[in-house]
Amino acid sequence: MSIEALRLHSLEIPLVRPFRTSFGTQTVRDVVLVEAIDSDGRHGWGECVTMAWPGYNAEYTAGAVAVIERYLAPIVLGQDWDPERLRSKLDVIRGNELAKASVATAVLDAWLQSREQSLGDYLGAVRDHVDCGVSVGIPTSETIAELLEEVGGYVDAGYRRIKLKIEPGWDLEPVAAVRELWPSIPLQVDANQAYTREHAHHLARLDEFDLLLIEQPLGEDDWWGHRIVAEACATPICLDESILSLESAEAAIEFKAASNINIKPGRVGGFVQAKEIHDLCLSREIPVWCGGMLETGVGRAANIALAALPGFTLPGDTSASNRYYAEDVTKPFVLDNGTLPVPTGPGIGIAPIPENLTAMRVDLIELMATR
Ligand code: SMG
Ligand code: MG
Repeated sequence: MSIEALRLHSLEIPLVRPFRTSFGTQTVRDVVLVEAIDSDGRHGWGECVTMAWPGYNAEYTAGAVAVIERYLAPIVLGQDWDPERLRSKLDVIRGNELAKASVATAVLDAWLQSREQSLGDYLGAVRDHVDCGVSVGIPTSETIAELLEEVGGYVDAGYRRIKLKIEPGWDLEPVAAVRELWPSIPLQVDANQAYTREHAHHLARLDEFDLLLIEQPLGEDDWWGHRIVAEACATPICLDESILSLESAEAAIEFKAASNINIKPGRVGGFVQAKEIHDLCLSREIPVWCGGMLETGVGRAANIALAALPGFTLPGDTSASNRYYAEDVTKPFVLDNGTLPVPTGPGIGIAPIPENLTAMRVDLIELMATR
């Protein structure tokens, strides 16, 4: 089965509420879904998890589309691939992991369908449901009351852990308020790089709230700073943005810059790489969890398969579709006692609903193999 066409579907999907982090506020998800069509007529899907602007990852959506069109599609089209060979081939392009992951996943989905194997089975899933956490933005009103109202909704929905976004000026007080109302809920925070090394002792004041972890307090390349923060805090430090490869995961562990890791398949170039990082962490007894990028059902389905691997011992940002979307492009993932089911169908086990895809689509680019 060779890949005959790649279609890039650009969608705009409104969020149910604004999502504010230390680096910006989103109200709409601009997302590109990659569809790979093989010579037997199978359709594989992958989600490009870039944001519309390069304020979080260096990659951004329009740039990723250009990279796919100019560099990745010419590599992929007209050829037959297995996941490992495709991964090494795409590695000739530097960086651009989010773009590469989207194409690699679409091809992987079609390849798995041809073998009638699910992604979970291929990766080595050991669970049929995964525990779900939810990421809670900084309220646009910047009031504790709004935060508690939002967290209360998620606790009532059954989420198994809460993650609060923090930044300087929005940290001790909101965390204290949530901890006071829910003394035993698993709770963690994510700073998205908003602090500096000088904040190490300030961050240590979070120790009293019995958090699971503090995620990415400092800049993504500040390994030494993360080590300083890790030594100052009793709460485990987790890295997200810093982990771009197997090698950076190993550096984080050996350097004691982090004691657990958020794995996002997009950030590391795809599921083959994500599994390698998982395997390394499992062998070093470093707990991992699956991050989120406000995925539609396409990216969510694949993330849930990954989160079913044995080393994913902490609940991930694998929330239900309605956390972000009133209507998803796929059949929605609905929370079941704080968990989501691992898809069992061939490949990623899900595909966009054609009418939803058309209704949400703002652009379509079709790239064909040339003979
Ligand atoms: O999918 O629930 C989700 C998003 C979870 O907080 C989340 N992701 O740094 O972990 C993170 C952020 C990155 C995306 S914010 C634009
Ligand atoms: Mg994060």
